[in-house]
Amino acid sequence: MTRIGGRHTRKRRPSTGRRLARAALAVLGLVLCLVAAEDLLRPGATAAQAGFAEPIELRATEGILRATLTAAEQEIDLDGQRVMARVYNGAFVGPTLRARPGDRIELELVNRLTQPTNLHFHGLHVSPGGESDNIFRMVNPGETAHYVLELPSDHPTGTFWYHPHQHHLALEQVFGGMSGAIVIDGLSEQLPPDLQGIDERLFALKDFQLEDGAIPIEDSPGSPTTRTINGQINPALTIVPGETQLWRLANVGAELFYQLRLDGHAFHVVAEDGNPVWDVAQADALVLPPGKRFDVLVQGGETGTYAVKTISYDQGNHVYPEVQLATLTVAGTAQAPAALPASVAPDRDLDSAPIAATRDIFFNDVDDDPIFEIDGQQFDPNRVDDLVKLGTVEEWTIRNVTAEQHPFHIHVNDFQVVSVNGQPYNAASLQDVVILPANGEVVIRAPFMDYPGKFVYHCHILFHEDHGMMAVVEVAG
Ligand SMILES: [Cu+2]
Repeated sequence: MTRIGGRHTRKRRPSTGRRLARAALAVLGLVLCLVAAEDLLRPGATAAQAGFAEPIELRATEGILRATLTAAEQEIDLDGQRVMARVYNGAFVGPTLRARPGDRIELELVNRLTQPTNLHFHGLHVSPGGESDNIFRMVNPGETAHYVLELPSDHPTGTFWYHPHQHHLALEQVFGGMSGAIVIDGLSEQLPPDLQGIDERLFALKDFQLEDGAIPIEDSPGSPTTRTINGQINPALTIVPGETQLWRLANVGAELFYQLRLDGHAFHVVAEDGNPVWDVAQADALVLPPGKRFDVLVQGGETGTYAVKTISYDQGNHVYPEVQLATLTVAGTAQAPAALPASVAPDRDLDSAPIAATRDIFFNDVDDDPIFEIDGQQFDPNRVDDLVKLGTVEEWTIRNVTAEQHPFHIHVNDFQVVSVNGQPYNAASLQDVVILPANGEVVIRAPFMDYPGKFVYHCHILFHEDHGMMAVVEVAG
């Protein structure tokens, strides 16, 4: 095990006995989850169209989730085709990890790729150091790395995701298929009693392109691509008129933006980026740049068939076309619709927080070269770009001096958007991804109350991240 960056702590290798015990547990876990998966696959609505299916779920028991993620380049089944992909555990969308606030997640990452990899736990509020959400670690080919995440007991509930964060290889690996969802359970318990225990659906959004039967190293965002939900093309799902379902929408792809709509229905946003909201908003369409998540309530409308689709979206460099992603059939005996909540969590906004420091940051590119920068510099893991005092709230003005949108993402600590292009923004929760408008600016407030250490912020278009649009924050006491 080696690490890049300023820390050179050696990873302790577990004893052979412990490794064998872990392997046995992993095999047992896999068998159990394969059995459980039979129950989790939802049958199809029509013979012609595949029924909506979700990735295998791995759930914590007695406060601990132990799982193995094996990264490999291998042939997989992708909506009925055999394709070469780079994936976790042989699936185009990796297993969904489910745990509760206060739980511990212990993962073995087995690297069977021919290149280094590592893991990032996008949106989780956990330590960025050691064996936790430490993207400065590098797991070499043939190595197995142990990851331990201690979720705080007050961790927000909602939808998160995991993916590699190996610099220069993030695009290749995520685009190859290496990503999956994390659900921190408890959100539905924060809903009114009538809505507790409602059916949930995970929509892990990811696209693929093929060259000679293989997913290429790099995508081409302007080229035709196949968008999937949970690796399925236009699956069918059902809802009863008046029934309320919790849909977990997550863009776990490498580069593309989605603008989601459900014809004839509205989305009622109950969590954004895994943060339950203090104001539930109704939206006809939701924009999900790479990395973005919304947990929404959907109520079945009139009997009929409706398209779940991404509608055309102009990112500044690419105009993404409209594509149907799934088909919702509303059928069955109508239910009286439950009253929807106005709020899901207490207001924790940072409007009146004392601001310890302000920063001005700009995202820039360099003419036609594939060079992307922050503050005129490409990423350097050995440089600290922003030194932050532990226990403080800072206000950052982030300017985008390019002609295309960049989704800003920061690890470990979520932020509140204060304004966009000078217009006050009425935040309903904290968030961990925000679109920087082309030639525009966003002001955020970020609390750095715990977890000293180093982590990064970056553009979540992975080509831009891999080509330098990333910077290092160090939080110190
Ligand atoms: Cu970017």
